[in-house]
Amino acid sequence: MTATEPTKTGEETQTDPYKPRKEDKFSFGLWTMGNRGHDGFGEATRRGFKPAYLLEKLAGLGAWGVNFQDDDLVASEAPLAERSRAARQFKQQVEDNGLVTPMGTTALFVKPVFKEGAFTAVDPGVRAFTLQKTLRAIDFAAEVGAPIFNLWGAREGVDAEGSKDPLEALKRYREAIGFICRYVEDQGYNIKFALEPKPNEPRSDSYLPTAGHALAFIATLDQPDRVGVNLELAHETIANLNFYHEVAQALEAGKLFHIDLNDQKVMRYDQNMRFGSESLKIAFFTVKLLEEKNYAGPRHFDVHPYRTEAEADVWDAALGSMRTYKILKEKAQRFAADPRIEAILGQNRRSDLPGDLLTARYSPETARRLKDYRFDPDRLARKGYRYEKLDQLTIEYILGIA
Ligand code: GCO
Ligand code: MN
Repeated sequence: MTATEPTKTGEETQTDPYKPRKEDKFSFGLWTMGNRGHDGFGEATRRGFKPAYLLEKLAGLGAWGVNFQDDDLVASEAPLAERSRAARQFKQQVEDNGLVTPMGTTALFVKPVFKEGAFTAVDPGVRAFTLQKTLRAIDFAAEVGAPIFNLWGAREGVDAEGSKDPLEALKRYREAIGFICRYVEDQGYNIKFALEPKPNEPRSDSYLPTAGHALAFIATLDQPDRVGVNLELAHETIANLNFYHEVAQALEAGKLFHIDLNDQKVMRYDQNMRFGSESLKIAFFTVKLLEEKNYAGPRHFDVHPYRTEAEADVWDAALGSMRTYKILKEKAQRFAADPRIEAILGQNRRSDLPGDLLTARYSPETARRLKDYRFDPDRLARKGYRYEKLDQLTIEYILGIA
């Protein structure tokens, strides 16, 4: 059946084309659906779930992977044997549910010890403790078999501007990443790191605030190949940036190691809303990009259900995110194959100038020919591009009538 035919018994049937499946590579963190609804002003509104229950529920909804944050599973201060036992147990539970663990991470922001920073803290003792917690979480990730280790620099930043030399802070950040890269290499772990930028919150201002900052920083590392980015829709949107463009640049640089899909209104605190619930156009083009450019990594949803939801209903946020992704994927395929769209794009690409002038590949001859050629910029400027029509078609696809 095609996606436009109605399903017989609604969205839950086997033939539902938008039903999430393992091959879609959808993943969630234990902390996402497990979020208990506390915020800066109010207490938790839900009790949360045991990891085993979360795994079972997410597998039942069609997810492929479940990620963990070290403290979700065992206290990082626990003795080695206990942590190892927890890792083996989690691995077994993941396998029993037919799932994988594509990513692991460490919470370097919850405990008071990180209040002034973690890798960039001014206190060398805090920095050493941060490294210890990270190394332990990396061991855990290796034991569980997670190939990506996410580093969200939540507390890496300042409130009091005079508190740190920003150059020194970046140097410390670089040294710490260099340290853990060497550690992973020495251990022979098959792990790569993904830096997750965010402009602010919980600090007033964070280091490595956006995708661009993180990519530039990675290029200065000792082992740049081991490090990429994890871009989050909410975070780049808080910075008032176009997430689709941010993702495109990371992808083009071969640095999109992970993606945190969710949604967010601009100029607000971090909202982690259901994917596609706010910025449909950005969501549409992001899905189109990931699919058309064959992004091979996990489609992870860093989605926190609304605080209003009862425990039994938080799954709507997970299922909704996955369904919206698949609906947009199907729309993106039809959009790309639509002759009306190809006609506009194709016409805009055409030029009747001599072919050897239309290459940006340098040769002394091309440079000379270009300099001498008598262009008619007025004629070039007379072309109409029909982008009103193109964008209206985009809207009609998203609205569901194209
Ligand atoms: C945020 C962050 C986190 C991280 C997660 C894994 O809420 O701002 O995105 O959700 O992704 O803690 O490190
Ligand atoms: Mn995130």
